[in-house]
Amino acid sequence: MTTRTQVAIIGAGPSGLLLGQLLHKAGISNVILERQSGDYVLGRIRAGILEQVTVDLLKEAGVGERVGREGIVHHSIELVFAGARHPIDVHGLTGGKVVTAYGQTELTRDLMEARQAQGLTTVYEAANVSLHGFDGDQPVVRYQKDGATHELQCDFIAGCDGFHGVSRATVKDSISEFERVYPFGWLGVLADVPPVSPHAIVYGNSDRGFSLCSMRSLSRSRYYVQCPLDDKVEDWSDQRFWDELRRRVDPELADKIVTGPSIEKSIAPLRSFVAEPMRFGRLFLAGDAAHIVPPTGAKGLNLAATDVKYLSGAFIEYYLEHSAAGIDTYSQRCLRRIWKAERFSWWLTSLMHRFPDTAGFGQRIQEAELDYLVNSKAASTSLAENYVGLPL
Ligand code: RFL
Ligand code: PHB
Repeated sequence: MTTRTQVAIIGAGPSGLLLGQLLHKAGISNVILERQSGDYVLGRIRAGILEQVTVDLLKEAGVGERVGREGIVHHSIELVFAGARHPIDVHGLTGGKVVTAYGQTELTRDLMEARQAQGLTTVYEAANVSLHGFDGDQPVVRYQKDGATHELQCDFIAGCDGFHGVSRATVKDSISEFERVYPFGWLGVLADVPPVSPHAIVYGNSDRGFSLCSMRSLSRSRYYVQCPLDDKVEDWSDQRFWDELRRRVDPELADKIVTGPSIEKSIAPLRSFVAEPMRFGRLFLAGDAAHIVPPTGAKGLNLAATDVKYLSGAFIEYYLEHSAAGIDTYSQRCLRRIWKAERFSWWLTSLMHRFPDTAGFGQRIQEAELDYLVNSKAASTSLAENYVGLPL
């Protein structure tokens, strides 16, 4: 069967769903093709911290009501090292900026529900998606659904299909890739227990490795510990996880951690990655399809949102103002912001984790930098302004 739309969007993660919503609001038709089922997409536990630019974009897309009500605003973060906790007053240091704790799952659910309520087409379980003709004026996306082959004709293709998607793979010969893979992973646990630090995310550096105390709500916590890459989730009983987390924070916080059965436990590798450029004729990459950051700076989802802000703006300019200026500068504008977030995420990862060579000199350098960071207003301000998100 052949159908037509203005923008074909590959992937129903946060990037694809947010783009679809913003385009729809501007009267631009779009269809989303997603490889997985909706439930599968909602089952992935990922990001938790939103910059103000992301919250504002959700509002602009008409889905900002629940994040406004249920999102938990954080004015500060805390750094734990050498057994003591140090607050960084992000709000004060940035002239009033904050971040919001709100799970990626909830954000995705809000976007999916809005899309469904508006009767917009999302094809879940679309198999063998392939992209054609984006070098010319008439791109086509082919896919299979329920055993039948379908063809979607469009003006533009938005590749919002994540790191393992088909979009970047389709143009791999025209791409320059920049990558750093880290020699450890994050073991994450989700549990229905009150967060140990409800008003600040706690980032911990210890000689046993990195730890992170985060949250999804006042009754649901998200915690992480750095672990070897070849560890298996089965190696980590809940008890082992809680014991390890407690050893990596200061004694006062350790005492306050409320434990309970995990409702999700997974190990994620850490990677920095950028693909350049992000535009190929009428194909555009956005979000994790084009770049990955290690989660230490909480930047991945927020970068995806800013790509989508630029891309939706570019399409709106094209259709409503008949200007290709936004399209022509898309890649360059995104990459400028992306590289700054890559730098910040790499830096914070390097500062907070134990690397194979951290012992000795490396450890003293980390300790000195952390001491400088919490005692110098200039250094704390630099951390704070990157954490809340640099200006667009
Ligand atoms: P996604 O979410 O990967 O969605 C891509 C979608 O495309 C689909 N897809 C295909 N569809 C059709 N055909 C194909 N051939 C396809 N191939 C793939 C996939 O099924 C999927 O549904 O990418 P998107 O939308 O760009 O969103 C990016 C974010 O998900 C990601 O950046 C964040 O989760 C990163 N991240 C964090 N970001 C933050 O801003 N703050 C955080 O606190 C934060 N914490 C995290 C994170 C990521 C983590 N992991 C596991 C990677 C914590 C972790 C542990
Ligand atoms: C999370 O809540 O999952 C989270 C918070 C902060 C990060 C990364 C992940 O830097």
